[in-house]
Amino acid sequence: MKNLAIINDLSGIGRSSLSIQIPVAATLGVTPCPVPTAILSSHTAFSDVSKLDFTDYMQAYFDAWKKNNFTFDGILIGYLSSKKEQEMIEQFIMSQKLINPGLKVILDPVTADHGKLYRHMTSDNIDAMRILAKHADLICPNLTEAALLTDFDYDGLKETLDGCYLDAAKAMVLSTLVSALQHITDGAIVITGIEEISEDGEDKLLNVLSESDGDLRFIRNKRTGSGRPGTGDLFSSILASKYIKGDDLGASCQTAADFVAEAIRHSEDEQVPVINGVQFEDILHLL
Ligand code: PXL
Repeated sequence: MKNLAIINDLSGIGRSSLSIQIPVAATLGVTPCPVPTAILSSHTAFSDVSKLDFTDYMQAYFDAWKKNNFTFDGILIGYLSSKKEQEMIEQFIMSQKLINPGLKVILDPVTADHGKLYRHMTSDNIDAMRILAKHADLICPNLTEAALLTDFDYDGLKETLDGCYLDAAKAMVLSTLVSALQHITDGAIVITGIEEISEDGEDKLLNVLSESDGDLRFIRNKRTGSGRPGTGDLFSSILASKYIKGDDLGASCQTAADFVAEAIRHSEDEQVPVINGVQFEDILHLL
């Protein structure tokens, strides 16, 4: 089985990060090897949150892995607590690449959504993600994160996209954003979860994939409910698990998008409060 190091936070309530990514990777036949970046009582959309920053423990964790000669096929990176974590992760990536030149690094630059930074996040977190993007084979920001990484104005970008009804017009706007992202990464790019209203009034979620050929591929699903926390974590863990197994990236994006849509629909059916994220546990067999 392939080993995937998953560098992300552990949040007790609300279904995000490691609590999603460990079971998803395991379901997809990949061994999840978690590296906690923080331990939180819940994700940060809840009103009261207790957070333990894991920065001071991370180096010993990586050192012990190194002494045991543990090796990985992939590294999936999400929520970080500090700039120092970014530096340690960079070292970890470089030492793993020396052992396994085929290592795949997948970066989900978890920092923001719907035009706003998450609680505890600052521009330093964006800078850290820009640095890690240099090492990534694949990055999967949402539209807010893509705008922050490239210094685009999110509100202007969203308004322009909302005003484009033809895919050709949308592609022109998004290719400018993708070109800007290509200044910070040589990897493939997936911009995830763009909410759109189609001409026929049917709400959709759009994911945009750019591989090395430079073409943009649009992957769409019907929107099955309102946006929920953790959907990015779900998407990135499906994508990363399939990618390190060698699956086609376009097909993997489609699988991830379909599963996210199904998990949102299921959460609506089960009347799960939006803040509790997506109820994915009892539909993992669909993967
Ligand atoms: O799902 C992204 C995420 C990850 N980790 C923590 C969060 C969030 C989003 O709110 O708060 C701790």
